[in-house]
Amino acid sequence: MKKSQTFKVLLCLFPALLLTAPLFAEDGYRLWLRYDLVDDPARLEEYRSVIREAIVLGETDTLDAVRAELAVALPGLLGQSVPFVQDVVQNGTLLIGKRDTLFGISERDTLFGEVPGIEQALSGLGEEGFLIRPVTVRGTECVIVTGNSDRGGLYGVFHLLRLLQAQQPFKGITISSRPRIQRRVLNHWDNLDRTVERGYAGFSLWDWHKLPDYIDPRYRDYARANASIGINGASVNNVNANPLSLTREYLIKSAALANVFRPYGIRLYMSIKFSAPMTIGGLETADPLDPGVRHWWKKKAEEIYGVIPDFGGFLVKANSEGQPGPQDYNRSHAEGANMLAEALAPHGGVVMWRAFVYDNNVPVDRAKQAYNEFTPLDGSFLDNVLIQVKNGPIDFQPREPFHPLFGAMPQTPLMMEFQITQEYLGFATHLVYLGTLFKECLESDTFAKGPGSTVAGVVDGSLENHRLSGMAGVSNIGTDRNWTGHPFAQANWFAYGRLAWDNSLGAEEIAEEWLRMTFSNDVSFIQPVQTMMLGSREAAVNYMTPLGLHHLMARGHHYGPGPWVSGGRADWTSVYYHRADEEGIGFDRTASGSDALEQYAPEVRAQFADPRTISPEHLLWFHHVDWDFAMQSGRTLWEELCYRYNLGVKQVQQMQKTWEAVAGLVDGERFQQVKSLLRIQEKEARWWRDACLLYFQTFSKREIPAEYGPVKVKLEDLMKIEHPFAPGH
Ligand code: BDP
Repeated sequence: MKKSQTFKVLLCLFPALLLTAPLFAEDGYRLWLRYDLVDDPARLEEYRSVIREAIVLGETDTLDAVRAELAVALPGLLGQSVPFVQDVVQNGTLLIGKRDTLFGISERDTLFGEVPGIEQALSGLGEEGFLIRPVTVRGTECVIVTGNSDRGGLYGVFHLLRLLQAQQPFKGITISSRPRIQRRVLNHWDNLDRTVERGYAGFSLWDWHKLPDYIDPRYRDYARANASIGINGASVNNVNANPLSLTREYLIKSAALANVFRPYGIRLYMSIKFSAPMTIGGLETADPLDPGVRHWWKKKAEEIYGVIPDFGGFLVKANSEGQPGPQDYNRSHAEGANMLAEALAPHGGVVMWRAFVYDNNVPVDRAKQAYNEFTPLDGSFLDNVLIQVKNGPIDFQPREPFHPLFGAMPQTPLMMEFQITQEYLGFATHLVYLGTLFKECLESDTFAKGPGSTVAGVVDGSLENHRLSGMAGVSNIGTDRNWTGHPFAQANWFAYGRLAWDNSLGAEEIAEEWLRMTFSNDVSFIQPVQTMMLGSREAAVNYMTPLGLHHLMARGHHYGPGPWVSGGRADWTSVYYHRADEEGIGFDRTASGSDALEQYAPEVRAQFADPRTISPEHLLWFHHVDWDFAMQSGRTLWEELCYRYNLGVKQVQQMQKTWEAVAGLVDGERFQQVKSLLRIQEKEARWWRDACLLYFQTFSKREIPAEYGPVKVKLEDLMKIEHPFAPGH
């Protein structure tokens, strides 16, 4: 580091020291990067003894970002200054940098000479992996944080800071890690007017009007937060795309965002409108086989890379819910995707082509349509195309079985698309931790190549040895001060990033990490709150859509229950999915019904085929069963439905109690906010329960067991509720 720079960094250490906890309002802005003083004295002692000075070797934007992070984090965590120096003179030096700058592995001159074993340790880490390890340099004890690129150093530093924040052992440890998935992308469904489709945390972060000249400081904090959990891509605009995003004017605006993201290892991606060659290009067609159209996309790609050299690629929603696509010209999804892939290939870009397609005019169960459409195309996509598949076959419901495409397109890299924003899980008012939902899907066994062929293995490419792999998460981030609306919704952003990096992590450990970093390291806080988080998704399933029910929400905005929704486009109604009648309830997806079951491997079919042995969680997804059907619990189906809906409400009441009990262990600001939101959640859980049970009762004609108490509301009143201004619509 140059002398002047050392001075500058030292100067900024002083204010950083002042900015420790008490001066901050706990408004959630700092997310999990709070860097408050380590409050365990023994740990503090340990950390202070191993981190006294830091050397960040190299002059790149990424390493500057590392310096800036450490300059705030270390004084905050350790309560003392940690100067940046230029040479190792004492024990306790943190050495950060790309491996060939730190050590004598390349021909270049380096400061520190060879360290035995380092070459081997780094060989398996790829471009983004990192190594944290104690080393002795000229007789002094140091810790290195390194990787094969600067980004390795960046991720290593964030890992180190995570350990310190969670007050984990650090002295003497060696850790290496590399991401299992290459493209770890947030999908923002943000419109150019700053509204966010299915966004419940305010408006879009991207202030397109003021870009490129005004760079909101939040862009950088957004990038820091993403880098800290390994997210390396952001698709910045809605999949229902506005073609204007591809105009020169907006490309320059996007380029300004990309410049902020780049030091943090984040590439910018863009959703495109398939008809753009017509709407903004003035062509007469968007036919992917038309030479003029192909030329247009080629030129557009060149233009994009001219201003965003590391542009990630295109995300495409085509022939889906009214969006234009290749089928408008009788061309296949492969022909559409390959045209774009060809345009991007010379620049290293990829196409993320969504498999979220279904058509009301096709008389086939919606759950089957994507599979029917895409499996015949396996093997016909160019090798820079990924097919992006939602976790389940319908649409981000509280619980779905895994999408049958996973495991069914061995020659094509399939990306996972999770929804982090809680469109179907209570918006930003319900506390629903999605780590468990993500894991349930990733751990599902497709049996594509025998037992152990998990969805995780399909998505990370290991099952079929794919060169490309990816995971997308539909963002829940907006302009709310705390980014995600609900303080606990931050955990879903966090969990998504951590799992995209390492899908073997458990939902439990991620919740604990997040709690420690975001709230407190006090186990009497962590233990009950972690339990609350882990049970929260199941609670939501119970009060919204238990036993495999799905798509029962209100029409359009999707806020609240609407099991009675019927009329209009059938596959957007509730009655299409629950099929309740006097006999019973549920969607028969066995051979006697839509036979969606046949899209799964025989072993999976065997798990789901028999209503008597299927797990109750998926019963009504696959079977239409009588109201008196005998459940494994000993209850009838109707009784079980009543039981589960009531259980969901009780579980939320238990969450309220849990939260009350930790009152003294958390700051007043976030305590009150979560408490108020839980009150809304409890009210809405009752709303869901009452609406669904009263409505289904009109078919079952059975009493709601007296033990649950009288229902105090009337179905007809509930059916009249409207929310014309529900957010996110
Ligand atoms: C549905 C949303 C809709 C999205 C669509 C999609 O309701 O707003 O456009 O998904 O994923 O769940 O394209």
